[in-house]
Amino acid sequence: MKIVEVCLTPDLVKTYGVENKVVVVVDILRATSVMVTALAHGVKSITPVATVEECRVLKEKGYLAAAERDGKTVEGFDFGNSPFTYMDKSFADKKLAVTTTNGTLAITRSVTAEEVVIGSFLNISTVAQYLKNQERDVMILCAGWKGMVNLEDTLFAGALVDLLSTSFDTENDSAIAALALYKMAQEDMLGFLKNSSHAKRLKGLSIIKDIDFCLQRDVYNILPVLKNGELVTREKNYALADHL
Ligand code: 3SL
Repeated sequence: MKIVEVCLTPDLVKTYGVENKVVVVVDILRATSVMVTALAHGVKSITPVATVEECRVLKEKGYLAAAERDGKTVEGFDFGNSPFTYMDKSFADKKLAVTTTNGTLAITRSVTAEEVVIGSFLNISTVAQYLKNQERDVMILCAGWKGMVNLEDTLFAGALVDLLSTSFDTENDSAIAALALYKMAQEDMLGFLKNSSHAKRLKGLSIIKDIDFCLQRDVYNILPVLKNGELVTREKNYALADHL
């Protein structure tokens, strides 16, 4: 049987190893939720880069460029990291370059994986269906916060492990822990996350509606994957969950 494991921070990626695995990168608040939203609203591709400097270079080459650090838009950039920004029609068919505090770093640390998939609650059933229909072991990589574990990404990991439980074995203690945490919190995730570090940080910046939005399940049925350094929407040659 295929294995699903959970890596709770990008600092442990080397310990786990990504070779031959499908890695699902998740940064619920907010990077991967934003990426899913942007691609669902017609953005052509997203180039994730780890540093502000790399993002600036792409901006100079004509990309639309978004840079976030500590929840705020970096000076000199027009766009930050809110999902609502990318619902605007003006982004359709555009190439976007993005750097964020943790999410894009997690993606760049996964590039040697067999495949990199972008997960969020917004597309969780589509991600689960795809993973069930393919043959590789899966690692869910939580972006966390500056090397530390966070609750919202761990909840997503638990929710995905739950959806995969009939097709995957779970030998990894972090997967078991994430599942237990999700089972505890699933009825009221917003309440559970009330005192989490990043929810407090975003509330301090008056970014509250983003939190509500990013915790919604199955708003979109797209599967973003990394191809030649760009995130694009994967063709729908896999069966979608019945309810989608
Ligand atoms: O850490 C990240 O990559 C961001 O998602 C953080 S924030 O939600 O934009 O503050």
